[in-house]
Amino acid sequence: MILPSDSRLADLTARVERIVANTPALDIHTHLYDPAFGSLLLWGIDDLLVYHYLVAEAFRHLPLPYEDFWRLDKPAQADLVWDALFVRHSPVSEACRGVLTTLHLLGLDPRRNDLPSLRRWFAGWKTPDFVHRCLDLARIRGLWMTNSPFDDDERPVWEQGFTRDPRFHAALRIDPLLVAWPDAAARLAQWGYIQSPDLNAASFDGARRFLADWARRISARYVMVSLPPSFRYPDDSPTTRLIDAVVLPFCREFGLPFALMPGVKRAVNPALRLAGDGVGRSDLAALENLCAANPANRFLATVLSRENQHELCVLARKFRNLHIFGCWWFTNIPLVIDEMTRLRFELLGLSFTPQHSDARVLDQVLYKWDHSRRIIASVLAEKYTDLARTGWWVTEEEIRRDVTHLLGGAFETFCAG
Ligand code: RAT
Ligand code: ZN
Repeated sequence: MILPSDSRLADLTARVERIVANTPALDIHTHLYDPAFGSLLLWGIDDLLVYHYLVAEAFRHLPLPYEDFWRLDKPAQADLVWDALFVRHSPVSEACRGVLTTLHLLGLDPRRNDLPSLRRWFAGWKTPDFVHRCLDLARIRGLWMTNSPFDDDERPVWEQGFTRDPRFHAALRIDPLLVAWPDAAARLAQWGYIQSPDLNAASFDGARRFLADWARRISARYVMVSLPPSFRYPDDSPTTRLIDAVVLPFCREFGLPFALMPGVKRAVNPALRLAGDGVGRSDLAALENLCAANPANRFLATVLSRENQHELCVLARKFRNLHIFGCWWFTNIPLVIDEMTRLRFELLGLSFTPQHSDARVLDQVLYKWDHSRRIIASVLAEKYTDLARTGWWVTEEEIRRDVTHLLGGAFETFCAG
């Protein structure tokens, strides 16, 4: 057998890296907002530094009580995070490195610019221009927001109406409905959808009307929930009853996928606020049962625990109504992204979506996509190299096809049903 030359293989790798770096991507789950939401769309150095991933890390070093930190204004909190994580220690964690990649891609050198001068640089931008700059630099052709009708800051903006930015798609987020029914029921009653919190036909009907009104109002592309590791399906809990009687029939009627994100333990340390959530291993039998019992529904899933990733891939092999995506939150670190991306290529081929950013601050799309694209490219190049060793050389056109599929195409096809 004639072995392929090293230089031909190096060319293949370079080609894959170039294509993955430059192919426009869809970012299918973020916490960003259409610019019409004004100050709800976060961006700039202070928001980058008070990102909850960094706050959790800063508290490993900060001596002050939690409440003293929260009493400070945003720039003062950012000063503390910067001092703890960048000045007193080298910023090697993924979230810290992310700030540096972001600044670097924006053309800024934090070694030569202190925080006040970085603040002045960001202050020179207008939001629409900065949105354009970030999405352009990150090569994002569209992104999905997280839109909760239960959010008191967000809801009035939708109710008032605004001209949509076509790059920002809506995802209907419904956590309270499924994990805190008594509270959600009180809101639904207040808004005139239900009469009582009893789980009966009238309440189910009202809850479906609530979803339908909001899906229409925001032009939702999918429905999403995050769930604790204790999530089971089916069982006799309100969650199962509401999934069966409200969410799944609604999704079928509107042709929308239902996205599940199991594995988050909310408020493990409430004093850390948004930074206080943890992770637990999920029982993916729940997802298996959902996919098996509801073949007319489509499910999107990403799972928080590293230990669940292999079985999630196996599940996706069994159910074509399941599309798995992203390396979510605590799994969004190079070690685990590399491992998950390999697992998925090796068990699923190309039928998954390797990444979403989960960005809460617009500028973060720069680092999240830069870091992820590098790993996706290196794993994919390795897989193509393995094929080349058998004599199967992928063409430039085939690489482009595959990468377009991975960076949003497969998701679009799955959502189209
Ligand atoms: O990654 C995050 O920022 C988390 O706080 C969560 O918001 C998570 O992504 C979620 O959507 O629940
Ligand atoms: Zn999220």
